[in-house]
Amino acid sequence: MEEERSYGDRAQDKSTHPLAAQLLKLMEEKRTNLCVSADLTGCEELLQLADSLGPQICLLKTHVDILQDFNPDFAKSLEDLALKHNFLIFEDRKFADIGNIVKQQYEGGLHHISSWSHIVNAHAMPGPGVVKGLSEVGRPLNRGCLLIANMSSQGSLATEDYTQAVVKMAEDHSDFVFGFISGRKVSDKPGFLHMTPGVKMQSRVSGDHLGQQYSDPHDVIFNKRSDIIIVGRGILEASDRVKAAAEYRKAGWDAYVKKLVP
Ligand code: BMP
Repeated sequence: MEEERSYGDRAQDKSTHPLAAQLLKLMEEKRTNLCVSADLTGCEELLQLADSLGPQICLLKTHVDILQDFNPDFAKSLEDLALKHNFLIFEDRKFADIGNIVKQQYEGGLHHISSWSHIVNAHAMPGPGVVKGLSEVGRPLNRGCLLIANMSSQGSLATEDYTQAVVKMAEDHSDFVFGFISGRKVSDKPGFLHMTPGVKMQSRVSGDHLGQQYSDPHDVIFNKRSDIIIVGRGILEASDRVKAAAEYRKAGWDAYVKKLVP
């Protein structure tokens, strides 16, 4: 197994996308590889969550299309909190259409995602046009994109060949794509970041009734060599969310430190 490089070291690599470098640097500084998946339906509750968990996270992931009261002021407040606590915003939009449409979905509509979200993601299924379309909007704004290499859900149709084709697409568009949503490390390029959803601490909880499948932070960061744990209900359903986030943060960071030891 090749030697693992630190987040801070990878931030310095010349091939690392500027947004990936910013993220790697803040992860090293804040000592966190925790992304909270803020899957809430009210703006106020989401902003309170961002403010209370902000010091512990490197990324806050949103699904703005489940918010019942989305408004432009919400996006501005979230950006302010990202600056205050030094985290990045990732809208989990999973774009999956032809370039001409994803461009408009990214820039316009109700949500104007490109104006406030540092990071978005896309399915590679439509072919390179999806990345080219998003890139026309995102690159001038210094945004970045992740490609979905595989999914945590049971019965996912992503085969190994599909995943390899996604890696190739990322390499071909590395001026905008800087990593993957993936259950495990799929590329050795130090500039590419791997983020893994489907993470829960209690190993007895193996999934939900709709096909979600869980692994624990140690398995994801140490065994599967991913970089960032994405945690939703493991934190959101806890009676004390701040305490739960601290536990996930520690578990994710400890697994990373253990991985660094040659
Ligand atoms: P939870 O930890 O509550 O199961 O939430 C997982 C989050 O990660 C959800 O927001 C979901 O959209 C996202 N996600 C996932 O679960 N699996 C994937 O393969 C890709 C995702 O974005």
